[in-house]
Amino acid sequence: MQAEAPQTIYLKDYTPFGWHVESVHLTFRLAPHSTRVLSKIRFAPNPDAPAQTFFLHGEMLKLIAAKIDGAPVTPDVTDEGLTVAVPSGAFLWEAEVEIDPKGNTALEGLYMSNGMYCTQCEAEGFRKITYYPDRPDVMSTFTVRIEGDEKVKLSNGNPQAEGDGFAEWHDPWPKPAYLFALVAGDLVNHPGAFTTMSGKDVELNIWVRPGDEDKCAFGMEALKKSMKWDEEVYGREYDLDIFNIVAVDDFNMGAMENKGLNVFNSSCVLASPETSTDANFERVEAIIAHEYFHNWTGNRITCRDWFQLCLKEGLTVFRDSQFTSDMRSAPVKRISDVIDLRGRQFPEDQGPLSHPVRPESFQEINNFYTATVYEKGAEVIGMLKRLVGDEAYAKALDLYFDRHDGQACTIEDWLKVFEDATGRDLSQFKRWYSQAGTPRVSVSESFADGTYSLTFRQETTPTPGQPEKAPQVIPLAVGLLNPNGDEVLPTTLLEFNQSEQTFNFNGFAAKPVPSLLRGFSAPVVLDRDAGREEQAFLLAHDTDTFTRWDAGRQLARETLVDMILTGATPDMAYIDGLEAVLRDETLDPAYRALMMGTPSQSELAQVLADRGHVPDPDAIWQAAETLAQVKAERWTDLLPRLAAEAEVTGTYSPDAEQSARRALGAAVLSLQTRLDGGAAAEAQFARADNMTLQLSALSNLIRAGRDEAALKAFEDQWRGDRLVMDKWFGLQIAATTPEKVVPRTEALTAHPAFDWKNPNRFRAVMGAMMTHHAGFHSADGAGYRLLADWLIRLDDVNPQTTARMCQAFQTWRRYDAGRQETIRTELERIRSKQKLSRDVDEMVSRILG
Ligand code: 0A1
Ligand code: ZN
Repeated sequence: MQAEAPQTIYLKDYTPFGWHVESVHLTFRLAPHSTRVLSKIRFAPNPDAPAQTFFLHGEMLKLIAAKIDGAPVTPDVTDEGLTVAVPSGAFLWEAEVEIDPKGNTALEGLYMSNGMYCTQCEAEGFRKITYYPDRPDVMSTFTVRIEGDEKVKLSNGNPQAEGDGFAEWHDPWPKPAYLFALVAGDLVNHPGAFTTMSGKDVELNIWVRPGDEDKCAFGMEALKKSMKWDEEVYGREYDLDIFNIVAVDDFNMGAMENKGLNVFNSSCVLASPETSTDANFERVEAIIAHEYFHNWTGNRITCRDWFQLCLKEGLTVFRDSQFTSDMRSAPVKRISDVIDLRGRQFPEDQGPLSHPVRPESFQEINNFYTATVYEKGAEVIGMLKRLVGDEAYAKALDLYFDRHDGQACTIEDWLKVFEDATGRDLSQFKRWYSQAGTPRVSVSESFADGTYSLTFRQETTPTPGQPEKAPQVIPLAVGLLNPNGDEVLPTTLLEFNQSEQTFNFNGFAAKPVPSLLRGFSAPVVLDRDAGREEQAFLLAHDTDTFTRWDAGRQLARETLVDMILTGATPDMAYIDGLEAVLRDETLDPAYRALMMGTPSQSELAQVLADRGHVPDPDAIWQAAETLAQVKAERWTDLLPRLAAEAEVTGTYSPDAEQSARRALGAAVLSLQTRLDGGAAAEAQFARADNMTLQLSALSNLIRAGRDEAALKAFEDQWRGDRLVMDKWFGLQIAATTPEKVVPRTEALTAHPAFDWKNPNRFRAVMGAMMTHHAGFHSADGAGYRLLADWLIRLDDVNPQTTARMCQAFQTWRRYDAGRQETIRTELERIRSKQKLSRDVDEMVSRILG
């Protein structure tokens, strides 16, 4: 229960701050429980702003003293900030405050992690460091002095001076406070260097706790590749003498793009073959790129207000996906992104938490770092690029950087750049930013006199606060195939922008087969009930790697739905069609591994709900099991062939080629385990010399119920490595059978190493439970209760992470009355907690609707 009704903030209420900040000087006197922060801030009236009271944000601060132009003042202080009378012209504000980094468990502002000081200021953490206009449109240069005994003391910008017990930094680039960072501790560095395209030398460092030095080399290479790529592809050069990355164990998110001083969750930067999987390596490379790319898309050009978050995040995710596609396999990256979008963003967009890519109101901005803002935001940019073409996209981006460098911008600014560069009217396209929900596109076809016609209809169901939806501009990439499998229309872009629209294609002797939504050209649900024959045909013949994969996926989905609803046996047309693809050795092993996957159980639950059925998690689990078993039994001669192809010789490398083989190997092992009860997995576990093989072996041993010795051995081997132990905690839950999920989770929370205040460990355990569909949704409600118990406990310590994990309940209305009732009770129980955070209150209230 919130003490006071939380305040809602609206996009339409934006007003500029009444003053410019000309410069900021900060001095930090570090002490774990009583750090002093001295600020000297020069303010000058902003002639473009309406008259207003001078207000500075400030939370959890003890104000020691304040002065204006050297004279002591006594401001009016509340829990949220202060007001004070100020001169009509420019003035110098000085304040001294005391803060408690060690007592800061929320990990926002200045806090401590393993004895090291670090900060997290996005979105509104700077106000927990000192009094300030903590809003992204207030930009200033910062000079920072850090006083303390720590060996390493870092802040943004370039080093300016260093001496006994102090270090000074100056950042010449004006920035909003959310990009401020400070790190101090006894850290060691992995050094590197980069020469920019104009010949400037940049010092690079990855700073870690002693003992982690050997896990930095991969991250350093990724950083250099990112710097080079941004020069080559976007013409963007780095702009300081030094670029520092720091690894922190306690961090709410993945990483943070603070100017010149990126702070990373250690799980997103540290990597070594023994301790990291191929997927971890790829993620490290992508996140390093993402944070680095923010230097231009986010830092040099920032957001006017937090409603514009997608301006930096959508664009930066889009850029990091382009980077990964260039570094690795583009088709595999695209398919993985779509799996992720359908798995995380679609449920969000189709449930009670649905919001536009640019939200129009919020209570707690931390709740809007979502898959919609990030991943759908990136899809919107991909659509824009497709619509205007690659050349015009490049031209528009050059214009964006030219026109808006040093500014805090809006989505209107962004779209105007495209309009000016291309002459296009993007007013309808803008609905992608304002309209929430996933459009559903249905298709019908006709063929007469050599003309083939496709008629599309679009519909978006109402979302919270948006009962009516208008048609959107949907770029549909389509191709057509002859009945013999030849492509007769290469990929063509249709601009589908009305509720219903027909497109004609002439000159065909026979009715062609359509390949629709190639490359997943728009984030929509395509409803096409074309029958399995057509899907099997596309699985065999489509030239587009995405739609070919998706045809297999749809066949898998349809057979699973049949099995769930009618108890049917698996469709052999699917299994045999898939087998033909798997036998094609010209196809990338990673692509074939993706082909072997099936829709997640949660996705199947959504499909059933969409078709008017109440999903039964146990039946879904059972169908998935049966399908895998049938594949395994059918493919007894195929599996050893694939296993041989998946063999990697030579030294481990996390590159695309080797990881592809291991991905195929893992898919094969999971079927093989169904035939041999875990013998092959046990052998692999015994000989594994890298984490990818060790973990896939362990996962199968867990699944086969043959895990006692392996889990013990793994724990003995890795008890000293916190990131590997996160895997150990999570996998025992994620890979087990439904009935063991809750008891195991409960047992693991009693494990001495279950440090629940560490977000990585908490997520490893609770995140694994909530994503095990059949386990979490066990009919007795034990999963719901256990999660709610822990969320109630964590809220006092870390509201941000607690609020994010409430998402586990967002799909509650899909399920039967009994489950709905239990979930509602648990959500109400959370909501009635004493001193509930604003973060969790907002999430639970939205989920309950
Ligand atoms: N801007 C970072 C992500 C980030 C967002 C919020 C945080 O705390 C509330 C921390 C990090 C990124 O996109 O990588
Ligand atoms: Zn980002």
